[in-house]
Amino acid sequence: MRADFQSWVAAHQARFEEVLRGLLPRADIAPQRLHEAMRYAVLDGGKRVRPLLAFAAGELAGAETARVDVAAAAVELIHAYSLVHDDMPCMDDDVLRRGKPTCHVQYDEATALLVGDSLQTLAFQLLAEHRLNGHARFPHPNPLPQAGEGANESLRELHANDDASRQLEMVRLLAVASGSRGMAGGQAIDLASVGKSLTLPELEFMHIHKTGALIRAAVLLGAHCGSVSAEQLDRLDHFGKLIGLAFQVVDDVLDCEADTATLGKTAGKDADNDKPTYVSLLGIQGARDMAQRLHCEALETLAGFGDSAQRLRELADFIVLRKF
Ligand code: GRG
Repeated sequence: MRADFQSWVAAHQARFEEVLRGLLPRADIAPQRLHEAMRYAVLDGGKRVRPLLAFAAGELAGAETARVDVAAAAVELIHAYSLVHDDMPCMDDDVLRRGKPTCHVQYDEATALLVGDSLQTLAFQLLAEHRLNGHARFPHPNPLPQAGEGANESLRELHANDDASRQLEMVRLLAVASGSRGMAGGQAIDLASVGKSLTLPELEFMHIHKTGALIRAAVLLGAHCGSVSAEQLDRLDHFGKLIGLAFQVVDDVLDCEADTATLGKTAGKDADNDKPTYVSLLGIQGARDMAQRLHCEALETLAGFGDSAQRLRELADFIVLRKF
């Protein structure tokens, strides 16, 4: 990692941690245990790859950081929810995540289920209530306004806002990426494919949805916070799709090669669970070669952007060369 990129990553990660701290419900507000568990699942962990992609796409599109913060937080909350639910006994049944006990181990299964539900809905709440055209508006400290309170004011703001249709598009985009035609759908295919052998196109279809959809959405949401042409948006979409798939191919390699301490999650789970992966289909070297090909193609899609896409290029390098 180049020093300049390293400090860009570190600065955004540190600032974004504070943004998340401010956006999540405080642990001393009822229901305290649920709010504490939500904060446990989101804060102090994770590489924040999706938010970083949103920040890089936002920079390319000339967006204000405060605008991208909200979009990046929405994506990260969806990601955190997916990890909490994925780790539960009814899915992957894991005990370690981000170097600490998984949410259902630290709390209990019912709490973990509600943490996932609440993080997911909070993501959409944030996208809906923060104005794009102006400064980010932090949520009401009591998230359940009394009848009539707050609602008219935020509706008026929305209607007065030139960017309202874009804001709605961002809500739609994240919903599609998270739902049955995106991440949740990919997870359903993943669960159904345990013990089966998939063809390469079937595996690709699963991962483009399970992992790729949210990564792609992160890039697009960042770009939507600024201004890009339809043609540029298409190219960014293609970049997001390729780098999302590359992320998963690398994840499959790391699951075989890295150790539990480095990953902060149980290594070797895919083979233990008899799951089809790029490594089981192509072998380690074949999977590495595929990640390299996707990386090159992803960089090609950025060719016309010049220096404005430098952070996206560096993130693509990081995603493919990462060791955790
Ligand atoms: C439960 C609806 C639902 C979906 C779960 C994404 C997912 C779908 C499950 C996660 C399982 C998993 C380990 C997938 C491999 C790729 C992946 C998403 C890894 C974790 O993402 P990182 O490496 O994690 O970005 P950090 O902790 O750095 O944020």
